[in-house]
This record gives sequence, structure tokens and C-alpha cells, in this order.
Amino acid sequence: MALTEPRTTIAKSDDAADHSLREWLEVVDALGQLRHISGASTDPEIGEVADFLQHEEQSPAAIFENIPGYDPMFRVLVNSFGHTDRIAMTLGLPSGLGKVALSETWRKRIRNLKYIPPRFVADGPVMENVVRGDAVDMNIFPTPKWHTLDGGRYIGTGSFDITRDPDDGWVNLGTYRVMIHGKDTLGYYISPGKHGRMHRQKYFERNERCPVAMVFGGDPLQFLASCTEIPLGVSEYEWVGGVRGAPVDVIEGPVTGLPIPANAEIVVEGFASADNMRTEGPFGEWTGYYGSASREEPVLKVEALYYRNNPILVGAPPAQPPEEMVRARSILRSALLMDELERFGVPDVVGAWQHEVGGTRMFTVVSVKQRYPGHARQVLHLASQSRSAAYAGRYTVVVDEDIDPSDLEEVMWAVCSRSDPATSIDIVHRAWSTPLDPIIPPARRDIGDYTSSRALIDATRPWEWRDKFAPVNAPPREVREAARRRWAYLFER
Ligand SMILES: Cc1cc2nc3c(=O)[nH]c(=O)nc-3n(C[C@H](O)[C@H](O)[C@H](O)COP(=O)(O)O)c2cc1C
Ligand SMILES: [Mn+2]
Repeated sequence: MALTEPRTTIAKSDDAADHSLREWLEVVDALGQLRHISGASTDPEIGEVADFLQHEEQSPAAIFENIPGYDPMFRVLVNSFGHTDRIAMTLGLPSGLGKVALSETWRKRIRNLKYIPPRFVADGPVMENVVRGDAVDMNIFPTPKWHTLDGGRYIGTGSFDITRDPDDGWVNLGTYRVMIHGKDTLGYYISPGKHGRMHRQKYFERNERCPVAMVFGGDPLQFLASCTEIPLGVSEYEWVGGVRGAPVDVIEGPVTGLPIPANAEIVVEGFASADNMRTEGPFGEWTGYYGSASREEPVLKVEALYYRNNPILVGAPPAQPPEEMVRARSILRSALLMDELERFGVPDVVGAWQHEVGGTRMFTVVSVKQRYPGHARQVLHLASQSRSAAYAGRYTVVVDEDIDPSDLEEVMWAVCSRSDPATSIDIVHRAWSTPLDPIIPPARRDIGDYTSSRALIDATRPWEWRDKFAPVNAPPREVREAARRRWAYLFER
């Protein structure tokens, strides 16, 4: 989305639906999946509740009210995506689907997605409260201490940062954690190679300040887009518009000119500069560790704060996988990986799953119907370095089409029985990783070497003698299922 293009600004959204978090919460409440909690503390209670809810599959969302020490109407929401039906609802898909069916349905739904640019509006609910300059105080929000060893309070977890490419105007939304350093000073961490980081780098290389807007709660679909590997150069706003079939309403930020969502809960605008750094971290990360410890990182000097009346801060703290966000993203990112492999032009990829246990990054499995010698390795290498799986990867596995890539036990059975360690594993050195990666040793961190290796495991029957490979002794899936149905009474007591 280039902001330089001519545009018209309308007074107000004329849609019946406002696509806000509040509207979404009404639907969740009607589903019976919203719990209200009164009086819990920001340290440690909200973090503790978030932790067990996020780790429980198919669990309710929770909204905290009357938080001691804060305005009783300022609220915190956690575990938005802790149920497959809430993920489906957010994506505009039917409820009742399992994770793989949901991922496949989603993939069909966004095939040939037509991006819809956002629509500029003059005003919106986010402007109900406007605070500028010295009056800005981020400490008014009930920001939890999410994990015991966190180096501060992280207001940005279920959040996203809006940045613009100074070259072509492309507007990116990315979820990057944000901590409170002081009343108008926020620390934020972006891993190398992420879109927001590349934008910031470009400003800093020109000795310019980097304008940033941050959204701490708003439309759940915008948040999902912001933490998903949407392609380079595509604005997550346009993607959300495309998914919904209606443009996102945005207001031109008075300070930065960045488009900010008109119906967001809490938004800040400000600038980062190369000479303004503070110690960021440690923070409990998606790997299950405080891997990146603490480092000097740029801070955002907040110049303006906007929030709705009775704002809702959205929390989605990362934690040891599998948890809420990892489960949600496995559904989206497995579909993205299938799309990428299709666009690469490799035939007969049957399925793919980016496993929850690896944080949807470190354990990726693709199944293929082999057609020619080298086919399996081609799929393996492409999957390992694809946009949706390259960052912070570890193990990529290719299996034959009779193996369900989402089923860990089937996959590991294939690895155990169809791979020969001496010849089936390719190692890639110095691949794209991150300071978060716990296996990078101190000496390599000291020189800024944030790469790690990959194991690519070919667990398919070797092509040349596949017909001589020992036959599988289990009945075909349909036969087993039919037998199970026929003899179902054996399970009854
Ligand atoms: C709860 C949550 C927290 C995240 N925190 C960070 C973070 O602090 N830094 C980071 O680089 N990526 C973080 N991510 C991952 C990015 O959001 C993700 O890679 C996304 O694709 C980035 O947007 P981009 O592709 O436009 O760069 C987080 C994801 C989630 C779900
Ligand atoms: Mn992006």
C-alpha cells in the first residue's frame, strides 16, 4: 500500500459491521466462550491464568476487570484464540472443524485472494481519548508481568507495529513485543529479517527517525495477520481487507501519517532513532526460554496516545509450545507453506504441517506423492527455506503420501523406519535464525552470529527401490475405520 497514491477520506464508516474487538467479543460471549474475572492482579495473577488457559486445548477467552491499582474499567483480554472455533470465526469459517480441516478450508478460501486497500476515515472510536506530549503515560494501562523473569511489563504481546517502507510506501503490520521503559518510552524487539526491522533499518541508514504506530488491542483478524508470514511487499491491511471482502477503516495518524485502525482499543504514535537505545528483555519467548536474554534495542519515544473509552488491552504472551498462538498459527502457516510449494511449481505435494511442539517453526513436515528421482529432496529443501518456514527452523521432514504430516507419531514412525541416517539427512549450515534461538552458543552471540543449522530428513521410501520396500502391515485407513465403526460396541462398558 503506497500512501502517496491519491485517496479520498470519508467521514465515517458506513458498514453495519464495525469489525472491532468489541463486536468480536459479543460473538465469543454468545458462543459461551468468554469468562469475566474481577479483581485479579497484574502480577502475578493475570499471567498465571493466561499461562494455564493458553496451554489447555479448546479453552475459553478471559477478560479481566476491576484490576487492583488501575481504573476499574480498563481491561485485559487473554487467550483470544484458545479454541479452534474462535480461530474459525475470526477467519469467517464455520465452527466444528478440526485443525487440519480448518487449515485446508482456509487455504481454499484465500486462494487467489484479492487484496483490498484500507479506507481512510476522518474519525473513529480510537480517538475517544487523545493524549499528547508530556501528558502521555503508558503506566495507566493494567499491563501484566507475564512471566516471572521478564525484565519489565510487556504491554505489546497481542499487539502490532505499523511501519512504512521509506522507498515505496509499503505499510507493514508486524507483531513484535513491546515493553514499558517509562511513561512515554517503549522498548521493542524485532528479529533480524522481519519486515518492520527492514523498514527501521532503511530509516536509520539515512540518518532519519523511523515513524512507528503501535496497536495494543483491536480487530483480532488484524492481529492474526500481523503475526503470520504474509508475503514481502503485501500490506497486512490489504490482506485483511481481502479476507473480509471489505476495507479496513484507518485514520491518518496526526504525528506520523501512518494509517491507524479507526476502531482499535489503544494506539500510540512516535519515532525510533538509532541513537536512542535501551536494554530490552529478558522476556519469556515462544521457544519456551528466555533465549535472547537482554540486549540494547531501539526505543519508541511516544508522542501521542489514543484509546477508546474503557479500553481493552489484548495479551498473547508467548510461552513454552504448544500454546494458544502457536496452535492458531500452525493452522495458517501450514496453509501458507502448501501455497508456497505450489507456487514453486513442485508437483504432488499432498499435505504439510508446521508442528505446534516446535512453535510452528522448528518442526515442519511435508508429505508428497513421489514422481521422480530427487523429488523428495526438492520438496524438503524448498520447504526448509520457504518464507513460511525458513526463520528459526530446525528440522524439516518429508514423508510419503500414506503418512499424515500432522500426526507426530505417524511422522516419527516414518522417520524411524524409512530413513537411513547416513544417507537420508542433509545438513544446512548458517541458516536464518534469531537471538531467541537457545542453541546458539555464547561465543557466536558475541560476534552477532545469529544463524543455526538445519536437519532435512528424507523419510520417504527411496525412489529407486520403492516397489521392493517392505509392505506396511497395517490395514488401509478406510478399512480400519470401517472395522472400528462396525465393532464400536467393544468400547462400551
Ligand atoms: C505473541 C507473539 C509475539 C511475537 N513477538 C515477536 C517479537 O517480539 N519479535 C519478532 O520479531 N517477532 C515476533 N513475533 C513473530 C512475528 O509476529 C511474525 O514473524 C510476523 O510474521 C512478523 O511480521 P512480518 O512478517 O510483517 O515481519 C511474535 C508473534 C506472536 C504471535
Ligand atoms: Mn509483513
